[in-house]
Amino acid sequence: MRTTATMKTGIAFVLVIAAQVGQPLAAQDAYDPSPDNLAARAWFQDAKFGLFVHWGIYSVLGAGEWVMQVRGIPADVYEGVAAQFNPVRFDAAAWVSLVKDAGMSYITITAKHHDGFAMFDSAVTDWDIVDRTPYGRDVLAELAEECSRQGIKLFFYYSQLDWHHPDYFPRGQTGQRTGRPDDGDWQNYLHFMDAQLAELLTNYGEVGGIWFDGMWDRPDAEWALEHTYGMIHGLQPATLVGSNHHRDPFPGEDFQMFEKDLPGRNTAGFNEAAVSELPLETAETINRSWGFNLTDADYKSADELIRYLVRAAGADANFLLNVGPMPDGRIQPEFQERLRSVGDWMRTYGRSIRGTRGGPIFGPWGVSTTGNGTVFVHVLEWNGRALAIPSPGIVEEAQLLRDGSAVTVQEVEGGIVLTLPERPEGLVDEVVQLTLAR
Ligand code: H79
Repeated sequence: MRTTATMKTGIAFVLVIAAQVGQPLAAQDAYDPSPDNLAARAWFQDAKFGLFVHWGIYSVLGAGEWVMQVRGIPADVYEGVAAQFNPVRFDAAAWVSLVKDAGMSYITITAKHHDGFAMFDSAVTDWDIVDRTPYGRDVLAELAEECSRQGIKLFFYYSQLDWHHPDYFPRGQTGQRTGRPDDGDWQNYLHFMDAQLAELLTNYGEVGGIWFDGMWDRPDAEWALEHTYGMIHGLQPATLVGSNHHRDPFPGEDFQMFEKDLPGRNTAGFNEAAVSELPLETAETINRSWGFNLTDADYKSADELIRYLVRAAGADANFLLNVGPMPDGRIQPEFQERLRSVGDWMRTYGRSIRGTRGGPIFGPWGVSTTGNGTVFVHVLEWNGRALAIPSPGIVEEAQLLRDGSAVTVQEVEGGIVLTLPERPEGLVDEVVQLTLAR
């Protein structure tokens, strides 16, 4: 357990904010992001590609991170799983190197998922990796150190929903079968959550962002978001706050995420929020599971993942691609293979993704991205030689990104026609780089 002076300052800060605000508000009132925060948002949009990591004691059971809920495992029985979590092959350097090989710029890891288990050394509970597992090491601290060494930003996923804490009461749509008493002190739960967040914002260096999830479990509860968001920005103004609550963003949030959908789409069923002006992110799995799942071999191909990354960039969104590491601490080979293949692609095509913004043109053939006076036309679905597209401006030069060869551009009524070479077998994305007149 570590209780540092700074951490106590962090908690004191919450109280100050609470006193200033006086009465509950929906979120951080009159939020005015700091210049550092705005710079961090731009960095985030430039980065475009990150690794999502769902890792917790649930990996031992090999049935995903919802296993406690799905199998109705009581909290006291589930506690036994912690004693079996011993990831002796965890190697932070190997994870971060994999992230770099994949062409990614940040990691978002579960600091605490819905099971309430802290994957870091928390002073406000012993329901954490250091106090309850034979491994006894703070994996987030090791990861934070390695990320800073290798120049990768680290974000923390934090579940507001908690299936273990007795004060998460009244309960919401989930967590009914965990055998907790039917009473609890909600305010106490909020204090606990803020204290853990203060720890994360104090003991792990620069925190890229906090990725909240689970508010949807009790959408109308008094979450006092203004306290929590204000505290986070008070401790680290540049930390990007986002919440997967499936609603329009609240004040105090710095980015908007979409789970298993591109912004504006709703195949998942819960993505009804409007696409906001904030930086966007879309999160997706490689197979069908977030946490390690022994029986899920439904892997997307590297080509499918590349197309998802391209479509996300075209929609002006980052792509947060998930892995669920195994209980021994390794990332399974099927995931590693695919991440490295995407990374190989990024070495040639990364310029058309990183540092770009989405648009301005798209069509049934694909999407486009823009950066530095250049429009990248991503031809995903088109086998013809002639491709008619709306004109993005005055084109000075057009070439294929893969080999620099010239592409003929013809102006026509209402647009331009690109003459493409024959599409090579298996090409995932023909990227045409259009240099525009200033
Ligand atoms: O962490 C991963 C998942 O464990 C978590 N979010 C990702 C990033 C997740 N939780 N739930 N879901 C994903 C699916 C969403 C289910 C919901 Fe509902 C549909 C939430 C609200 C409507 C199911 C039905 C849960 C509550 C009611």
